[in-house]
Parts: sequence; structure tokens; C-alpha cells
Amino acid sequence: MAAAIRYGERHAGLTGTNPSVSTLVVRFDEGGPRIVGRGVTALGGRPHAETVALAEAGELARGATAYVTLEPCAHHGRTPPCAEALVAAGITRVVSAAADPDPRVDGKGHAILRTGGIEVVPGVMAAEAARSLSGYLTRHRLNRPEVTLKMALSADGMIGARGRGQVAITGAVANAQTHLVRARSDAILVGVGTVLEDDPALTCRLPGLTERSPMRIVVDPRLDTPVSARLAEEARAIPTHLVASSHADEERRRALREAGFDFFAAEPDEKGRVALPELLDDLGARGVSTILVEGGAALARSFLEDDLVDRLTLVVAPCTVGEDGVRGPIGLAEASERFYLTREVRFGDDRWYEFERKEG
Ligand code: AOF
Ligand code: ZN
Repeated sequence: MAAAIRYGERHAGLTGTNPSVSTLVVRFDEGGPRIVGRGVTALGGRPHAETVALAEAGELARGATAYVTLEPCAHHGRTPPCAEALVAAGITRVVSAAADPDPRVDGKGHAILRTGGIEVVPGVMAAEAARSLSGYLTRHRLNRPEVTLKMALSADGMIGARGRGQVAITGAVANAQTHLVRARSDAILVGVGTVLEDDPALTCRLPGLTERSPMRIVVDPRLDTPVSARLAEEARAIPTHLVASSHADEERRRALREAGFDFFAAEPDEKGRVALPELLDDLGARGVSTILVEGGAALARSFLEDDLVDRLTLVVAPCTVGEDGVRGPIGLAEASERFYLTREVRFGDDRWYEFERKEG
């Protein structure tokens, strides 16, 4: 199952509204276990993992065990339900990890398997699988995407400096890791202040993974994004949305649309800021399961204040920015109080900390 969960990571961020799940078909003949079919949910979400793995296994599926990271589906899509396909292929045992909250499945997949005479072993490494499918599961549970806030902090607690453009805080190894996180997210979100200060590209620029740049979203109620922003360069290839108020200038909207930008409607909250819960609701309804919030300080602070941060990544660099720096909205000490530390690792000279929301 651990291998299946790792394999399922392969299409994270690339399966549309579907989770990236995986199936391994394993035979236990003399000579030890042998994988005879592997499948991961295909790009865009179909075909499902089971279909792919069963096709590879062919006749070898008869009498074999299938390891599935998510309960097999029970509904008719473009193909019959995966649970029925497993029965028809002659699989005799299904070991499954996470339960599927989709109301079309939700226990019905396992029921089809049992009725078809398959031995079902559910819940194996369920927590690990749920972590790898957490975006999908969060969207079903909360009707909004899972939010990861990621920030690079200098040793003196700064995330940048006003008026100095992009300030290099973290090193090359940590930056490559950030691009990997971008690649597996459905969308990257920043505030317009970051666009004006840093003029970021917000793409995945790792060799071989450049096709995996996710949708980019800028919270920009007044449409202050310049038509000449670097974001415009690839806005026709990578969907790029500005979250704008209905009162924003129509002329600017037209110019930005011509430059390749799209728009989401912003609703104001009682403080006049863009209402983040409503924005997340909209994104969830569009099938966005994971968003990576990359800054700046004001937007990050709003997400933290609204208690909308599910995962927090802090990357702490040894450099100092100085007194003209922009202070990060949260440091390691406060993060450790509000969140669980789940991973701590060193990348080059930087320390990378991952936290998860404390439940309850
Ligand atoms: C599986 N295997 O590989 C995946 C599953 O839009 P559809 O018809 O593709 O269905 C989407 C639902 O299918 C999704 O909500 C989830 O319940 C399930 N995903 N199921 O058996 C897979 N990706
Ligand atoms: Zn299926």
C-alpha cells in the first residue's frame, strides 16, 4: 500500500476534480509477490486507476489482489464502476486505504466488491492515503479547497523588503522544492501587493515539469495588476485569474482581458477586504481541491486570521533582511502553538518546516 500511495502522487494536481489515486494488481504465486498491473488516475481524471491497472494485468488479474488507495467507485461515468470492473476481472481480494466521501461511492464500492465475492480489507494505511488525497477529501468535507500557506522567512523573521523588489531569502535547493509543491497544487494564490512588489511568474520551472504549472490567482479587488506584469507573459498558456470587485474600472478590465487575464468576482467582507471564505467556496465549486498561498504578508495574515490555513510551510533561511523588511505574519514559535509540526528537513542552508492544522 505504501508503494501504491507513492505511485498515486504521480498525477497530483493533474486530475481535475478527481483525486489522483492508484491501483497495484499483485499476484502471490510461488516465488513471492509480483506486481502485474499498475494504474494511476489519468490526466484530467479519466480513466480511473483501476481501469488502467486491470488493462495492464489482463488475464493475470484473475486470482490476484488489488491494492487501491481509495475505495473503488460505484457509479457509472464514461466507463462502468471500477468496483464492477474488479469483480469482472476476477480479482479475489481488494486491499483499500481511504474511504471515498463522494455520495455516489461512500461504501457502495466496497459493497459491490463483497457482493461479487471479493474479500475486502479496508482501511489499510488509511491515514497515509488520506494525507496524500487531502485536497480532494477537504473539498468534499468543507466544500472548499485545502489551503497551504507557504512562506520564506529570513533569520530576522522577514519575508521581503518594501521597495526592493524580489529579495532572495531561500537558496536554490529550497526554491526547487517550492516549485515541486507548485507542480502538485491545483492553483497558486497571491495578493496584488506581491505582484506589484516582486513581479513573480508563479510557474513551475523545474526541468521536465514545466507543463505542470497550475492556475494562478491574484487577489486584486481594484485591478492594480499592470498589463506589463510577468504574469501576462504566459497568461494565455496558464489560466491566470484576477479576483476583482464588480466596481473595478471597466477600461482596466478590458485591457487586462486583452492581455490574457481572466476574472473571478470578489465579494467584500465587513472590513472591505476580499471575503476569503466566499472566494474559497467559489474555487471549491469550480473543482479546485488544493491552493498554495504564496504571499504577501497581508493576504497571509488574512488567511491566518480567518482560520483558513490547513497546512503551513515555513522555510527559514540564515540570511537577515534588516529593519526595512516586511515582517512575516507568523513565525516558528507561534506556528508551533497553532499547528502540528509534521516535517522538518534541511534543504541546502535552509530549514523547511511543514505544519498541519490542529483539529478540534
Ligand atoms: C476510482 N478510481 O482512479 C478515481 C476515483 O467524474 P468521474 O466519473 O470520473 O468520477 C469522479 C469520482 O470518482 C470522484 O469523486 C471519486 O469518487 C472517484 N475517483 N475512483 O475508482 C480512481 N480517481
Ligand atoms: Zn472508478
